[in-house]
Amino acid sequence: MLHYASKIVNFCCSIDEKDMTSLSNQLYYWDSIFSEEACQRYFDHFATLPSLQQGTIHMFGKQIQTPRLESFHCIKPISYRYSGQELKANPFTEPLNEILQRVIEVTGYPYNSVLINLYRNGMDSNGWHADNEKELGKNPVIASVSFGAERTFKLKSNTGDEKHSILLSNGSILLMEGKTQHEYKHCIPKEPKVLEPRINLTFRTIFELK
Ligand SMILES: O=C(O)CCC(=O)C(=O)O
Repeated sequence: MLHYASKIVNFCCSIDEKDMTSLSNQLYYWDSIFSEEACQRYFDHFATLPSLQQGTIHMFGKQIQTPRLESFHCIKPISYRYSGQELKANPFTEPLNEILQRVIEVTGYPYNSVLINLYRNGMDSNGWHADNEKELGKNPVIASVSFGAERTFKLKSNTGDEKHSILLSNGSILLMEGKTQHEYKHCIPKEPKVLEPRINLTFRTIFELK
């Protein structure tokens, strides 16, 4: 019950529009889940991970370098495929295990993998997409942890009727569940005024397809 109570109390405190309509049972935001000291320690660990690399994705018939660095980690030695690229699994580091436990406590869901994104500054970004690959199951649950510079997270409904914008702060968790990945797309737009880096960890459960 604690899981639901904490979700309601902290529900979407920085979403800038009152009308959350169909998002209201599918999107949750918690501020300051990690202390300033922990955020700095985790930021330093992830920003220097040797496995971070700039991937190449397939878009609009072209090979494009991702405008950020990425590293994929899974408790099983499996790969994650999206936008035509295949990311091989790295093992979980000790800080990843600590954060995973906290994310499970806060969100009430289990996860077996995490995609780490390093946005070197506001010119790095993540284009409009949904995390709806078959390996993520029917209604993917995605828990997104932020360390470092505050960045804007945008969501728009596939029907074009709704647009939302959330500021993701240092030490926060954003949870997307239900049909969010079927009904909405999300992105991290470029913000040239942001000069500092940001680390994002998106925890997911990857199912092995038969
Ligand atoms: O950086 C973020 O907050 C979003 C990351 C994301 O959308 C993804 O990894 O699929």
